[in-house]
Amino acid sequence: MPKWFPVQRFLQLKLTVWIPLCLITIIQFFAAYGHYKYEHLPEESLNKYLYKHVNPKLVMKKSKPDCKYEDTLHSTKSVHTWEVTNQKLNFIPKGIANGSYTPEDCNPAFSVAILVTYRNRQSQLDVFIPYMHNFLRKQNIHYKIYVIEQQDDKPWNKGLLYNIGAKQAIAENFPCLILHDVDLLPLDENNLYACLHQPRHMSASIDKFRFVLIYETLVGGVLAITSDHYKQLNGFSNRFKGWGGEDDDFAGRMSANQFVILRFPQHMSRYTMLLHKQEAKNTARYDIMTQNEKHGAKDGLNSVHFESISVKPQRLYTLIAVRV
Ligand code: NGS
Repeated sequence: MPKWFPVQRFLQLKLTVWIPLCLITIIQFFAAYGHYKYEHLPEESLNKYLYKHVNPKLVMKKSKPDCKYEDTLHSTKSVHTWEVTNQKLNFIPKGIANGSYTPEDCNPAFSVAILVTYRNRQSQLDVFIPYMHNFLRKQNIHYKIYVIEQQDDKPWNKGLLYNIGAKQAIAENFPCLILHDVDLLPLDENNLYACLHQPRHMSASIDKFRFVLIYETLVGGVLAITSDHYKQLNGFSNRFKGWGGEDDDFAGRMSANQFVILRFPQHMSRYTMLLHKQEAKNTARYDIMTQNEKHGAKDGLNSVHFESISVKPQRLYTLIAVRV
């Protein structure tokens, strides 16, 4: 043993030091295990799963070449959690109108509606919107950001807000929907914002969860699904009032329809979560899930009710203001 290694002192460490050290090692082991464990598509064949559809209303120019996606899919650029600071300062909203952007030099293969459900988180929205435009404009996709805001003090109804946003995006002919939490920011440039032929859970690896997928059927956070599939599932249940469960219920609808949840590899699926306090949990969420399982997807897109709604196009996003 080299002289500089303090064996004696190491062995004399007290239990109060040993126990936390062992616990940290065990936690690290399980974290790393989960980290590599989730099932994902092979990186080399992602291309064949891509759902290449554009909004039929989008004007394609014969003079322009088709957009290419290899550079995005093979990009090795990522930002670190700590680099995601106030990007608003160096954001120039060039080429964006009503929250929508179309690549200038080529014809895109994807049109994507990004649906962000929202209430009372102005500071997060102020970071999210410029960050996402900066991120998405590099990807050569046609996209539009919708913010669906619940403008009342009634319990939060995320499922209903997604249904309202989906109806609007579908009415505007978007073939692909990306359901997006306002507190999640993608870190990897190779995380192409596109639908696949099956629903795609995009936020598989979040810093808050030490970049581990917390359970296999999780579809909350960021989810890409084709408009046709969303309609087929009758969207989300409108019955979840308060935090939690609506996404697990949606996963149940997917599995009842034999859909498969697909994911990109971990190094293409990392997100940072902006801090916020935990919302009030819906204590009835497990009961509603059990009832919905029994009765099937009866409520959803076909039973959207609200008190009032207005659609207000703004430069950086289209605001859908709802009172439920
Ligand atoms: C589960 C919730 C989901 C939620 C997920 C992650 O426990 O709705 O945690 O939440 N399911 C139920 O409560 C039944 S997160 O910590 O990311 O906000 O999406």
